[in-house]
Amino acid sequence: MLTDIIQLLDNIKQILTCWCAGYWREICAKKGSRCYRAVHFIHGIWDKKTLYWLAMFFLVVFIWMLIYRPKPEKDNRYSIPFPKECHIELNEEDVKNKILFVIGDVHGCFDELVELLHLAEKEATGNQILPIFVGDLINKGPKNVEVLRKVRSMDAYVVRGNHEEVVLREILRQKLDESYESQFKYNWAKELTDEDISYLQELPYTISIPLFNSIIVHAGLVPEVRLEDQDFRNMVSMRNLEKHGDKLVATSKVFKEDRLEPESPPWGSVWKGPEHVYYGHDATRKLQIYARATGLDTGCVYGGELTGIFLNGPKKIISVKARKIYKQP
Ligand SMILES: [Mn+2]
Repeated sequence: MLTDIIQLLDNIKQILTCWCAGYWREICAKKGSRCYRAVHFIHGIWDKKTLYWLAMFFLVVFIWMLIYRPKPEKDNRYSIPFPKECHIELNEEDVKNKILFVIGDVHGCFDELVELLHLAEKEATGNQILPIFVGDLINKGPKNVEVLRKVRSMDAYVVRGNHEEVVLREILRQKLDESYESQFKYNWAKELTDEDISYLQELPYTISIPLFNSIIVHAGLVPEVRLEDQDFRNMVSMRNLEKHGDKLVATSKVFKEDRLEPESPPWGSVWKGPEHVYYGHDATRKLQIYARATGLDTGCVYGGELTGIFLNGPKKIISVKARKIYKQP
C-alpha cells in the first residue's frame, strides 16, 4: 500500500518536475532568477524519502482532523447542564413481559395520575405496567412534589420537558446567587431534595424503543433530521413546522382556532417516521392522532384530561377527567 502511494507520488513528481523544468525554464529566462532557483531547489529535495515523510505528514494530519473535527456546539434552552445520556434506548430486556403505557403531561395533577394508573392496571389485567412519561411532570399544577416523588418511586421512565428544564434553571440560579429570588410560581421547588434534583437533571431528551418502533420526546422532532442531530431546544418546545425555502423549521407558536394552519401545520402531521413518536406539550390541540405520531397532552392542568396510551397489551388510549381547572389556559 505504502509502496503504491510512493509510486503514485513519484509519478506525480515526474510529471510536475518535467512540467516545471520545461515551463519554468522558459518563463524564467534568466538562469539565475529566483523562480529558476526555486524550481531546482524543489527538484533537489524531491526524492523518495521526502515523499515518504510528506505522505506520512499528510496522513497524520488527515487522521488528526478526522478525530478532532469540530463538532457543532450543542446547547439547550436555558444553557443548563445536559444529562449524562441525552438519548436512551430501551432494549428487549427492559420491556420484557411488561405493558408499556405512555402518559401525557401531568403538571402536578397527582390525583388524576393515581386514578389513571389504577385504570391502566385494570386494563392490563394483572400484567406489569411500565409507565413512560412524555415530560412536564411538574409546574402549574397543585401537587408537583407529590407527582415527582411518586414517579421516582415507580419503575418508570420520563423524558425532559420544558418545565423540568425551567425548574432546573431556577435551582441552578439560586445555587449560584443566594440573593436570587425565583418567581412565586416556582416556590414549590424549594421542597425538592438533592435526590429529586439529580433525578430531574438526569432525565433524557428522548427514549427510543426499537422493539415497538417508537420514540418518546416531550415536544417534537424535526422530520429528516437524525435523532443525534436534533436541536435540544426544539425537542422541548416545538409545536409546528414552517417551510423556509427547502428547509422545515420548528416553531413553538400556540395553536388557536386554525390560525396557524396551513402555513404552520402541527409537526406530527408532517412526520413520516419510520418511528412512531409519542409526545406532549401541545395542550391546545388536545389529543392528536397522526399516522406516525401521537400527541398526548390533553391539558389536565387546564381542566381537561390526563391521557395515556398502551403500546402493547390492550393497545388503546384511556383518560381520566381533571378534578378541576387548576390553571386558566
Ligand atoms: Mn411542555
